[in-house]
Amino acid sequence: IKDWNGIDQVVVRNPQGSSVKVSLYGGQITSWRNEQGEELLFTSSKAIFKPPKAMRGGISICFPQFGNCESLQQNAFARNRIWTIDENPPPLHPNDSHGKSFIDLLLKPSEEDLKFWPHSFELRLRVAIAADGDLVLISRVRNINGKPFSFSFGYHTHLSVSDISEVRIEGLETLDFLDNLRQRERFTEQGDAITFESEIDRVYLSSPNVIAVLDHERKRTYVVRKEGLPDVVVWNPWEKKSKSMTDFGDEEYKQMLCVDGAAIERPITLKPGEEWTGRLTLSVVPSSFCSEH
Ligand code: TA6
Repeated sequence: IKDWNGIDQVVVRNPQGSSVKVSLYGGQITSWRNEQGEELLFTSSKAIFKPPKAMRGGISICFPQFGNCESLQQNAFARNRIWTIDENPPPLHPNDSHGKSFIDLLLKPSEEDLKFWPHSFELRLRVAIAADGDLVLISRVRNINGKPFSFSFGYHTHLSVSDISEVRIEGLETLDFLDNLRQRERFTEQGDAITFESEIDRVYLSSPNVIAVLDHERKRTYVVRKEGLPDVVVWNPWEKKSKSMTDFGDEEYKQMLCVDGAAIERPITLKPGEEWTGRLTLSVVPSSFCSEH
């Protein structure tokens, strides 16, 4: 199907009826629905599908840089490029238990890209919807360069929540974090679960591989499982910042929370021929499930 800018989007559905939609613009995930057809990702009503920026919502693929501390543009360029579909994806790895409902997208640098990031790579994004409705994203970066290169990476994930003040994150307590609102200074999380009452933009470091986002009002929990992605960015622009963003509604901060599996603090270095894998699995479970297990 075409999005409103004429760029192809692909819908992958499992036999049970859950689905994921991915745009060839940026390899961005623009929708994830459960069997009942309910949308689980946030997309702004003011989102714009147009280069040079990523669409405000869903899940954007941030590579070769996540954040804005270096020379590349914030969250870098993979999410602003047109990707291609791999019609002959490699066979499933024995550990890839996501089933047959998937698509592989590919990104290679253009001549233009190589001028400001002179490293040849292949980025393969597998987008899968498992039999139980889990969304599985597997990114593989391969160095096809003569020299080593380093990068950071993030799945910039906009979760749809009922009301931000009813939400808490479990799994990040006692961790160190870099505070993007205070020149990336390093602090240690003191409290219990993380709750929200003002703007937040933090990189939690060396986090566990499973964290939970509990939505008290909807009585459901997003479970975020990740591999190869030690860090987690937590972002909500809150009231004032929302008003300054042209592609975001003034009140929409209440209905979304970004929880991004990422590799930021320690960049990944690949030698020629080497490959890195970063895997993210998102599930939604009733909240009672989490307290029982
Ligand atoms: O959630 C990651 C993050 O990069 C935050 O640090 C914050 O700056 C936000 O996303 C906005 O990024 P964007 O480039 O999508 O406008």
